[in-house]
Amino acid sequence: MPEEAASGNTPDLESLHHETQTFPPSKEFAAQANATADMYDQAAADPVEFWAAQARDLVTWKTPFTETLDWSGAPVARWFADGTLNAAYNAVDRHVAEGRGDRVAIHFEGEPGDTRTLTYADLQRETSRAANVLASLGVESGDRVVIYLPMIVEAVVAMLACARVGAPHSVVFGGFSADALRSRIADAEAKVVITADGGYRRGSASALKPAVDEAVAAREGAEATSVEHVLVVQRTGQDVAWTEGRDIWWHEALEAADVLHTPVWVEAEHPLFILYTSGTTGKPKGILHTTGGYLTQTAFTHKFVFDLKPETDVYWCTADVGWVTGHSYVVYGPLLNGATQVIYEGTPDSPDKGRWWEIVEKYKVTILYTAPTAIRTCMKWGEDIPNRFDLTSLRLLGSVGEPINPEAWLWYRRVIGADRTPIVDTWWQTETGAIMISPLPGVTVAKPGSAQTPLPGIMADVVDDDARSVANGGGGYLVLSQPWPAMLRGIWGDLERFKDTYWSRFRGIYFAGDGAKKDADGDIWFLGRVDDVMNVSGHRLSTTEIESALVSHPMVAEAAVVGAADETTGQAVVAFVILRSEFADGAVHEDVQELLRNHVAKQIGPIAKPRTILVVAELPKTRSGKIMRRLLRDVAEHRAVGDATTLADASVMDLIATGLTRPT
Ligand code: 6R9
Repeated sequence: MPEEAASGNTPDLESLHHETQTFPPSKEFAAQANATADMYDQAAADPVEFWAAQARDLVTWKTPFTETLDWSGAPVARWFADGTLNAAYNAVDRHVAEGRGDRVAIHFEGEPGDTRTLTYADLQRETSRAANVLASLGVESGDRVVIYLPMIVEAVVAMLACARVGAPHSVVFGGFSADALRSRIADAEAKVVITADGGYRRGSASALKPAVDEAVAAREGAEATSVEHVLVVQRTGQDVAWTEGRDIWWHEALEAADVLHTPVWVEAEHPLFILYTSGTTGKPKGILHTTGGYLTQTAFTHKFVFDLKPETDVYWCTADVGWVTGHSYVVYGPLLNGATQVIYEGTPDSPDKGRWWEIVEKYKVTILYTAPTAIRTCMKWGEDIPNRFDLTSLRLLGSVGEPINPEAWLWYRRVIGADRTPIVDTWWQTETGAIMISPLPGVTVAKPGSAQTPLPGIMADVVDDDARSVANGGGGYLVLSQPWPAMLRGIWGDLERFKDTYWSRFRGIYFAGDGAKKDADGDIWFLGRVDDVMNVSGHRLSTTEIESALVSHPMVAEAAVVGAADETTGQAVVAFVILRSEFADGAVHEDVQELLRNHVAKQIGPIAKPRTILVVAELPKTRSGKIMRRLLRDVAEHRAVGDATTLADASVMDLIATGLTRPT
């Protein structure tokens, strides 16, 4: 946690950047929007009752709840605790029962171009079969199942099958190593692992099963894990090693299984899943989510933030299920709302850089939810590529994962959204379970670069070191002051760490670890993780603002800023930049350093001027697109690069190191 920022009487995070353009909703959009301005007033009048109403409206209960919030065991909340339900029933069965079985749930697009369409009725058969298989393997309510799969239909089916039998799932990114997988299996004491022979990435089949074999078996210094069975989906057809008695082909087991399965009704506070977040130091935290509150808030936010019209929209969230965004906005939120959605297995540049836009055109996607890193990558490739496709079906765009720089926001709206679509910049975390701060489309006057307003029923604030709410125009720490339905219920097996990490910085309120400011209207702007804040000659500077200033220069596609130790100023700003393709090809502009330093000085002030600017070809990112500034700090301070196991592409650090030998 951000000790450096939390200690001492350092001044509040200084906010220097200004963006003044605003985008009011169009009359047409507002007229048809799900959200209304009076939702804020309704929720403010009685937030707990507001959530109870959402829970009754959006979720189907086996036993209706009579109590809403119990905060007596704070910081572990209980929501709707005497109600019972099943998450898979809510995501699938009730749509079939209510006559929506023929609606397409999933349009699957494999990286090699294979496709598969599943209706809600198909999804019910598949998840029921898979649930029967899990039950036959002895998986009971409360047992943990680890899912290590590519972004294929079976990942969704596996998660729902776990939910059907009441077994919390723990999804581990297909890109993680055997070691990362092993520690997560061990921490959760999983009984079964669901994996695949391999998956397609960047045009070739990459193996998954060997990592599972390595992770579950005994080896020197470590006993075999608790895993009794490994279910293996056949995706690529590549050779796999086989352990008789332990390994089972998914397709064979499912074929033999009954298509009928009665969901296991669980209490609202029954664990639905564990999802590990890497954190900057220490062992990964198993973030625990339960059923009733999580489903209520994911369904609510998916309906109102994305303005979902389930009969007509085609929704596409590009996130992998290994990230919380895949849990809440590929699986539970959209399926609870009966959406039709696209799932794509591969990378945006396979077989070419037009793949995403080809998919939007092909399925007539109306709602697109992606990450700023993807948008900036598309900016780098140039707008000619999306311009070749018909993107007129799009009516709403979303962003998640990092602050979206105003420049990227404006590009997203102009190039992808035809200068017409609302954009929702959604702030939330693995820990919050669902979106917390976001504009409401059709209601909010949008400001590029700001996530703006806590959703109805959510109490967020920006506070100073002493937990006092800062005035408009001030900066500090983002906190959540009241419990919310989808909040984490703890860290798996470690209540103390849960309290220490989130509840000890400010007594009784949730500390998110993000820096933020309020503008003159009270709208919230995120400034980056507090652990990344730089202190230059006593001024606290935000990574986000300097990065945004860099990206606002026409030559720059992406930027990452870190503070490196400096004898005179304490820390100095070091920037890593990726140039847009029209500037990156051929010789690097000689004066690029000076040009960009002056640009930052002009945009936000001389104090923010980077000491060093390094032009690189790639930046180190996690699979969810977050820049790992910690690794760049190692480079900037000439240290050996630290733990890089959660990088999406392990070769990036070598690339940066090589690139640095070339003077800019
Ligand atoms: C959903 C997700 C959480 C951290 C969060 C913050 C950053 C996410 C953001 C954003 C600014 C947004 N973050 N969305 N920052 N604006 N719209 O990303 O969960 O992977 O747990 O990361 O991501 O720093 O604290 P997770």
